[in-house]
Amino acid sequence: FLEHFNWDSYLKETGSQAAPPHCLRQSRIPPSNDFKVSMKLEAHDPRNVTSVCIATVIGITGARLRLRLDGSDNKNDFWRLVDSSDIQPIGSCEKKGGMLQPPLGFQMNASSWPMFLLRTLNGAEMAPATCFKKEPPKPTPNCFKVGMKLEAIDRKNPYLICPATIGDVKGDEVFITFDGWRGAFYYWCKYDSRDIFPVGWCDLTGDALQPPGNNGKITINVTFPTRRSMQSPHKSVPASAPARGRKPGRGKPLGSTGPRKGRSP
Ligand code: MLY
Repeated sequence: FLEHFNWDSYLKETGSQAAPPHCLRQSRIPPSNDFKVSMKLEAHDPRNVTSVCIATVIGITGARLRLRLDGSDNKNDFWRLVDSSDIQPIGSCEKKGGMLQPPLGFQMNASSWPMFLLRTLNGAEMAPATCFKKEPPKPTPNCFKVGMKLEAIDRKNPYLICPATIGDVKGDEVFITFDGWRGAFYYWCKYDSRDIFPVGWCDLTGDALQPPGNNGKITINVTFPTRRSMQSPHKSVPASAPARGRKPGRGKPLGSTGPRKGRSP
């Protein structure tokens, strides 16, 4: 069975502290998500950040939007907060004298872009300016400490927000580690990254917080039968005799036993 993940008891069980909210570049009160699926907006192309493209809201999750660039495929969706500086109302680019660009991997011939753009915007439902919230200011300076808990985006599965721990701090950067998961998911980011959130963020926004992973966390306290104890009673060694190479009567937590590296569910 899986119990609902609860930060209060988790912090107590692990004897750890939540990162103070002022360390993070997030609003104390998460912004309301007023977008609707199928609305269009302008977004920086995550794969080519100098170009501004047309994006469509494909989904809503907490204070975030699932976005897809128009003219791109459905394999490169990305997620942005409603107060991200990467998104803006349609018309913003032109107002600043810029030109909307086809996304990286535009599926049609480049010469058809102007017509594609015209058709895409014609009759489109454009997200109103009021949907876009002001990005919170950068906190100064980096006040994270090793061991602080937070919620962080899994960059390999960016729709997921997971319980995380600061594993290291170096200058402007912090090392994000995921509780109960192997190092392949960990990453360095700037302390003011928009991908990290204070403890309780998902509860407030209604986004789904993943439970911690299982690696090293299963703590069923049982003693495994040894080969000797499984033999017939008259051959078995006295209970007082220690099993070779192990302390007697001590069950190791399952999760910390055996070569489990490099696996995940
Ligand atoms: N089992 C999948 C998803 C892992 C997600 C890990 N996150 C929550 C840190 C995989 O191994 O890719």
